[in-house]
Amino acid sequence: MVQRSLAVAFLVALAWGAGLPPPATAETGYDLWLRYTPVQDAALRDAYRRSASSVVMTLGSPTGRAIADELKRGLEGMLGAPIRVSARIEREGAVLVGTPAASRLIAGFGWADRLERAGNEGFVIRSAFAEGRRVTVIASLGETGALHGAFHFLRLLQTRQPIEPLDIVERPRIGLRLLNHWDNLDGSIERGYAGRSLWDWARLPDVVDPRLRDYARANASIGINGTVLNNVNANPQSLTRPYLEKAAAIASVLRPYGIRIFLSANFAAPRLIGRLPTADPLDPRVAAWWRAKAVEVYGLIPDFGGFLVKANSEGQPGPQDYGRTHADGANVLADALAPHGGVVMWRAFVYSEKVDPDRVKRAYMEFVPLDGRFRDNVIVQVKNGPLDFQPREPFSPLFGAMPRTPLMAELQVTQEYLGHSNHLVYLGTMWEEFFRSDTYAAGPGSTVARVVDGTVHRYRRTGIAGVANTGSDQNWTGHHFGQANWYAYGRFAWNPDLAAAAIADEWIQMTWSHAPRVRETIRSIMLGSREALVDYSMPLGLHHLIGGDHYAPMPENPDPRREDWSAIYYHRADRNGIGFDRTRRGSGAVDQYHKPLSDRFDNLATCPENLLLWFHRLPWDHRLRSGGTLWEGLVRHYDRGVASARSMVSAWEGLRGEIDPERFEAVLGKLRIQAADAEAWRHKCLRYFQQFSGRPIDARRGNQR
Ligand code: GCV
Repeated sequence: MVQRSLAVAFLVALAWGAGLPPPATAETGYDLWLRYTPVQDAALRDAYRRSASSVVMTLGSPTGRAIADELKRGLEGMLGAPIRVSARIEREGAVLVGTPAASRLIAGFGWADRLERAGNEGFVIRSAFAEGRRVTVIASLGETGALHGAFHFLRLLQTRQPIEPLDIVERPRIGLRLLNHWDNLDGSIERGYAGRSLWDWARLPDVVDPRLRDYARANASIGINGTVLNNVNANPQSLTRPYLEKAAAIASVLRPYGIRIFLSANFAAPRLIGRLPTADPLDPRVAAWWRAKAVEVYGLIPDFGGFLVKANSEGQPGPQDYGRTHADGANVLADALAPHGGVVMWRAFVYSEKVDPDRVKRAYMEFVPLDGRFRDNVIVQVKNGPLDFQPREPFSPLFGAMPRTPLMAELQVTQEYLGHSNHLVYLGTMWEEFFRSDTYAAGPGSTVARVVDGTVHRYRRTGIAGVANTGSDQNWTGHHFGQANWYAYGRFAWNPDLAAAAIADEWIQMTWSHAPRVRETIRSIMLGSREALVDYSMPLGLHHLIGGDHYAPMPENPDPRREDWSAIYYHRADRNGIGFDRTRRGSGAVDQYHKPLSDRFDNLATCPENLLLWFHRLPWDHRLRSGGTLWEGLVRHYDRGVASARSMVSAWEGLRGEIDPERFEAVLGKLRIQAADAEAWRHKCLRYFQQFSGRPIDARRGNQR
C-alpha cells in the first residue's frame, strides 16, 4: 500500500516535471532546498537506485535516527521507490552509514588517514565492498560528521551528479559556524523581515514547535553547528532560570543535528538580575556571579556553546562603564565558561565618538591595542566591513590586524540595508568578494578567508556568524530568494573559498529546477542582483544613504541624535563635490590596512572605482577611469541599476509556466516592488545630489528627472 501510493505520488511528480498540470499541493517554499524532487532521467534514476538501494544505519543514537530519516525521505522522494533502513547489509548497493567506533565494518576499511583528515564534523564518502557487496559508505569519526556526509550525499543526487564511484573527503574549514538570531523575548525580531521569532518563548518549554526540527535539518544540511537564540541587544531575562529552561528545550531538538545553542548575554546581568550593586568585571562578586551562572546553565544544557556579547555599543552596558577594557569584560565571562568548555564571542561593533571623528576607524583603534590580552576561549566577532553591513564596503581592517586574538567574521544574512525581504539580492557574490579580499597581513595571498579559517595567524579557534534572515513566514525568509542567502552562508561557512556561482547553481537545482533554461535564467538574475542593488542604491562607494527604517532612500537624512547615524555625515555632498576623504590627507583610515593595499586605496589612480567615494572626496567633474565625469558616472550607475532591476522582472516573466505558479507569482510581485524601489532610489538620490552638482541628469533627452 505504502509502496503503491509512493509510486503514484512519484508519477504525478514526474508528470508535473514534464510540463503537465501541477500537483494539487501548493509549493509554499517551506521545504527550502530539501525538496527532493523526482529524478526524471530514467537512466540516471536507475543508476542511483543501483548505488543507493537501501540504508544501513550503524548508529543507534538520535543522530543516527535523524540520518536514517533524512536518507529515507530524500532517496524515496528522488528515486520513487521505498527505501529500507536496516542495521545490516542486505542488498547490493546499500548506503552504509556510521563511525568506526560504532561499526566494525567501517573500522575495518582501514581509512584512518582519511577519517582523521575529515575530523569529527567532516566525512568520508567512498564506494567500497563490504561483506561481498557493493556499498556506498558515509563515515566519520563523529556522528555529526556522518550527518553532514549524508546531506552531502543527498546533495549529489539533488544536483544530479554521478555517485559511482565516489571518493570524497570533506572537512569544514571554520570551527564555529553559527547563526545569530536577533530575536527578542516578545517574539519580535530586530531587523527581521520574515515574520515573528521561531522561538515561542511563551509556550516553551512545555510546547516545542515541531518546526524547529525542520530548522535543524536545514541548518545541518549546510553544516551550521550553532545558533545564538537571542538578540545581541540582550534582555537580561534570557539568563534567568525560566528562560534557561526554555532554551534547554530548544537545545534538545537541535542536539541530534549537531547544533549547539549559545546565548547573547547582557553585560549588566549581575546587576540587573543578580541584585549586585555593580557589573564591574574586576569585582570578585561579579566574577563569582558569572561562575555560578555558568554552572547553572551547564546544569541545564550540558553542551551549551557560550555567550555572545555586545558591550559599550549603541547604549548597551559594558566594561567601559567601570573604566575597564573590552578584554577585562570578555575575560570575566571567559573564566566562568572555561571549566565547561564554553567560549565568549565578544563583538567589535563599537564606534564611540570619543575615539575618532571617522566612525569607520573606531573599532580598529579600540581593539588592536588589546591584541593578545584576551583569554584563550574568547573570539572577537567582527562585521565584514568597518561600518555596518552596507551594500558595498571594503573588508574591515581588523582582519589581519590581530594576530594574537582569534577573530570571527560576522555576516548579515538578513537584508537590513539591502531591500529587506522585498528585494532579490543574492549575497553570495558579496561574500565571495569579502573572502577573496587580500589583507596582505602576512604577504600577498593573506585573504580574509585565510584569516578567518585561522591559516594566516594560526588561530587556535575559528568561527563565523551570520545574522539570520529566518522567521515564522511559511517560506522561512519572506522572499523565496532569501533562502539562497541562508544556504550560501552555510556553504561559505563550511568552505569560504567556494565560488558564489557554484553555490547558486546548487541551490537553484535543489530549490527550483534542473531545466537548463530555468537554471541559466535564475543564475544570471542571482549573480547580477547584488551589483544591481549597489547601482540603484549606493554606487561608487557611497554608503548609508538611508533613514531610520534602513529601507528607503534618504540621502538628506540629518539624524539629530548622532551625526554618524545621518546620511550627510557619510556622503558630504556640496557644490564642490562628494565623498568621504579617508586618504592620508583626510581621516587616514586607509592606513589601517596593510601595505600595499593602503597605498592602493590612498591613490586615486589605483583605488578601485567601486570604492571611490568611500575613500576619496572628489569634485563633480572628476574624470573616472571608466569614462566621463564623476557626475555622469553616478547617473550611469543609477540608470544601470534601474535597468537591471527591470530586466530581472522580464527575465522572471519568461519563466512563467516553467516553475510552480505559487512561488512564481510571489517572486514576480516582489520583483515588481524591487523595480519600483530601484526607480525611487534613482530619482531621490539623483535629484538630491543634483542640487549640489548643478549638472543635468539626462543631458541627451533634456530630461531633468
Ligand atoms: C542588533 C546596526 C543595526 C542594529 C543592530 C546593530 C548591531 O546598528 O541597525 O539593529 O543591533 O547594528 O549589530 O549591534
